[in-house]
Amino acid sequence: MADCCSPGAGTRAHSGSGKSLPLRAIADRPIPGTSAQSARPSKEASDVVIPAGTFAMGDPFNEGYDDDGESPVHEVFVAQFRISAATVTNEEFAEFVNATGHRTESEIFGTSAVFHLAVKAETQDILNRVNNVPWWLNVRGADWSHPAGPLSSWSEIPDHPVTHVSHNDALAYCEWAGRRLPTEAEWEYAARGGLAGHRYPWGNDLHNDAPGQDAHNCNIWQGEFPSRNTINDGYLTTAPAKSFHPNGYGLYQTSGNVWEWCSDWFLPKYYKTCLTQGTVENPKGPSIGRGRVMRGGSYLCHDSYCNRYRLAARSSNTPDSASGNLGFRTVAL
Ligand SMILES: [Ca+2]
Ligand SMILES: [Ca+2]
Repeated sequence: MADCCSPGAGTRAHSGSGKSLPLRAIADRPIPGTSAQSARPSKEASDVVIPAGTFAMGDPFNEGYDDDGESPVHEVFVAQFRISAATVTNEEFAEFVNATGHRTESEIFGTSAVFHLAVKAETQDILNRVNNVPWWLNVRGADWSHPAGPLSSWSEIPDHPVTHVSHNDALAYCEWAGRRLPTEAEWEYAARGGLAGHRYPWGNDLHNDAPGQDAHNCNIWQGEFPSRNTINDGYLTTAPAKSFHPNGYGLYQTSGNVWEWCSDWFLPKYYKTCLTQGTVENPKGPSIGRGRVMRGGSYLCHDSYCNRYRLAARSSNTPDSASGNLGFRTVAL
């Protein structure tokens, strides 16, 4: 599916004719790089501990998109877990690729979606604009190691979030690292940082008005989307994974910067139909859905267009999809 900030299902899998490759063919393929050739050094030092607790999950302000299913608010208990303070960086992903030889799905398909103002590619490598979301360009040779296209390199931004990684790629990384993706409930609980019922990880107001404080709390869009970004927050596309103030639990960028894959399947009616009886314990999502959950919004979010940088906001994409504004963080087993 295409929403405001993501280029839609299988975008990178589009052929030149604009038709998607059959998703089953993709889903049935073994995930490369999962045969544990080399164990990853422990990254526990960058984890934060999230204490067990109960929280109100969902949108208490009724300001989400109906189709996303952010309501009703429901009580969820989450057992203690450890989650990475920041999303996986390009440098960390390079370590995984070097150890395993993993080829991402963007590399296998040969293209990925890059935001139009960020492209670094020869004209002949810019294949087409994505249907309904024309600010996304399918760029030949765009992948995690060439995040803006063939004329860019991950090594220019090693501490930025890895992008152009599909859900399948994220799972391959997790298997190698001895980690897993967060559930959607774990993600929201950790992202809230211990603040109950707030809109953002830092409170309810988007900007800091206090004199002497940086006005910006996160990396989203300022200006007129999608043509003019004033870059008041400092970033047109990704910011380093550890930038802006962390939340109360020590997590960085749970609002904005890059969308983050969760382990759950996405069904908009899940809260309404499945989580209605008392406190739900450690929900893991529906057994099937139209895509995998993505959370937190990205550098493309803007009030005028997409307010999904709120803590309760939900979106999804098919497991083979990838783009320049989608990454992931991991949880200890
Ligand atoms: Ca920005
Ligand atoms: Ca994020």
